Amino acid sequence: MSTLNLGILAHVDAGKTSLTERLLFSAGVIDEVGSVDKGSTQTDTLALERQRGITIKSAVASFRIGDRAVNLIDTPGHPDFIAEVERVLSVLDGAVLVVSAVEGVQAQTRILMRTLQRLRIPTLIFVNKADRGGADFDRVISQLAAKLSPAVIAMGTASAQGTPAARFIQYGPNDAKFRAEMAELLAEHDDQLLNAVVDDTPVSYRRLRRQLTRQVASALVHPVYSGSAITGAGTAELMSAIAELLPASSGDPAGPASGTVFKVERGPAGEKIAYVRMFAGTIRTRERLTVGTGTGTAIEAKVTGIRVFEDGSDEPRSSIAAGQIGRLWGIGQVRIGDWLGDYRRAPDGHFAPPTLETLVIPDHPANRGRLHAALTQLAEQDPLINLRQDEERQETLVSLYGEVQKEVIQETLATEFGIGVSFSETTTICIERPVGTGRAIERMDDGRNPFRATIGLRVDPAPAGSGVTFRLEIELGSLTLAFLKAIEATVHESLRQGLNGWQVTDCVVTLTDSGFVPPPPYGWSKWSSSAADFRNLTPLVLMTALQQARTTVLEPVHSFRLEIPADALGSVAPALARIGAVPAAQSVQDAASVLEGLIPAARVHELQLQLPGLTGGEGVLEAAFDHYEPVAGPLPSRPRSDKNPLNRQEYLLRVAGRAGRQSSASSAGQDLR
Ligand SMILES: Nc1nc2c(ncn2[C@@H]2O[C@H](COP(=O)(O)OP(=O)(O)OP(=O)(O)O)[C@@H](O)[C@H]2O)c(=O)[nH]1
Ligand SMILES: [Mg+2]
Repeated sequence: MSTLNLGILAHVDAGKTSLTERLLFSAGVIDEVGSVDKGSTQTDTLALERQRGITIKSAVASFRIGDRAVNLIDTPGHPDFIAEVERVLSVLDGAVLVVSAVEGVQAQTRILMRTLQRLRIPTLIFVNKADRGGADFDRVISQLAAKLSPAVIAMGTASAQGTPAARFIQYGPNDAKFRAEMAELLAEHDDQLLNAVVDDTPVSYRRLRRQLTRQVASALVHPVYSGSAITGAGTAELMSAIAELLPASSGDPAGPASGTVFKVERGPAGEKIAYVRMFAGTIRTRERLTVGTGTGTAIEAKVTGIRVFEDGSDEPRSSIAAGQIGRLWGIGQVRIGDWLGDYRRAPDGHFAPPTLETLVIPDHPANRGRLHAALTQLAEQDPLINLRQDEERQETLVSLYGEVQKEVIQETLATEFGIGVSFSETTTICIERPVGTGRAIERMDDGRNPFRATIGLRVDPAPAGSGVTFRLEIELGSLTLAFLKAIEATVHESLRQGLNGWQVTDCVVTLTDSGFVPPPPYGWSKWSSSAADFRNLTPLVLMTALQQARTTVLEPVHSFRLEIPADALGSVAPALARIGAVPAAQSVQDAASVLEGLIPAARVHELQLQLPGLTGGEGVLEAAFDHYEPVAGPLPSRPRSDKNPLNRQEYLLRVAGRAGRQSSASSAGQDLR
């Protein structure tokens, strides 16, 4: 039996969860179609999801079409929960992108489609809500072609749109126009077909369908279906397309085991459950297994239980094999994004990182410790909730995508952990990039350096988006691996707070000098170097080099699309100017004015709040991260939560003072270059 791991993706509210429900019903997995509005669906199972009628977490449901097992992953569409979509993308064999027949292509639709195309994930498009007033399949098809991809093809036509009787009428071998359109589209990637089209030679329908399947599998073309998740129209056609056009997973169950963790949840007893997609090989219960983290370190774990998704539910099994999705018990330290078995580097982020941050304040100061533990647990389940602990002030900050995520965190803390919290005002997360090159060195024998370590570092700027790279310019083998690892890990750790307190990125840090006190030939001496010497000295050297390099602070800028009634333009334009938004394009669509441009991320929420008043409740704002730009005006700084290596004296007093060492200048030291 072949397996297809299928993602359902869309802009918020397009009908993903309703469509999932309808597909499960068509496949005979459920006897009754649940409703998002009544909170009775298979995939929106969290209390919060049912209460709010939106999806917050990705969820897996399974069914069978003929001899094909389909694992369907329903994802959230709200941009605040994009982190959930992020991890799911790496486990998909195919996707259905849902677009509303009324609203058409929306901001998140574009972002998702761009990503699906970049990752070459075979994608079908379903134009949903054909039964709702204002549905217009032809208009949406033109929008798809203009805004998403020219390689879309309507697989049928809609009738009785905008009424409960709306239907999807599939084209067949006798529709000459459909055949001609399909031949022309497919000919772009098939020379033989191109010759036939040019020469006007007839091509059999079977051959066209074969070629269609091939090109869908290579993500070159995207067939478009339409219907309604509520009435069920068009869903039978979509089911057949899922079976016929999307490729099953490949991977050898007999090869070395390799899988990835895309979701982590807690069981009733608080135990961790890892959702795993297997790419190759087989994992068995009670087997010892290597678990690789995103940073390349590995731990050993023993799997104590396996449940595999199959035909409607997840069933207890003794093994899970290539292609399958299952839930694994026993891996205590597992995090989202980890690899099981054969280590494979996790793909880089597909979406922009969160650009907002807020302080989480417990209602009772006594709850501080519990709050931190609860947030740490939430962060395990959501890889993009970054926690930052301000040790000095004993405060916890979380990074965010938006205000809705903040409300969800608040409600989750209250209902699941019984902790009431409030938030400080949301602030923007800036970044720092080095401007030039900076060098610094601390030698262990110069009397100023209290640690038994010599470290020289150089910081060079690197292209935007390249992140932090650590390199060596010392002789290989001149420093023990443990010391090297200590330096590298501390470099990454220290760069989380640059000269103005923001994450430093887009730079290369090179280790240019090193030295240590070796242990005596037999045994150990308290005078020899330890990894702690390197961990403690690295921040000092790095920050001195960074001060010489200097940094610029950059703030996140979002692109926005604003749809307003044409007569609201006069009041909206000055408001945009006040907020610092720069409209770059203006157009008119169906009596509405559409403004597109750039806006500082910090001001998006403000605009959102003002919009109803400015447009009589008619304005629709869509905004998504676009790029970073140097901050104009006074530089925003962020309070430090480290031991402040920018102030040498203070740092040494805290770190070395506590270590109880004044000077370890030792004649036994070996300085190596
Ligand atoms: N009339 C009509 N309403 C629909 C259809 N599909 C979904 N809806 C309604 O649209 C709303 C959103 O549906 P969901 O299925 O929750 O949409 P979603 O894409 O899963 O939303 P998120 O997961 O929150 O992004 C609900 O009120 C549904 O009842 C449809 O085909 N026709
Ligand atoms: Mg949903």
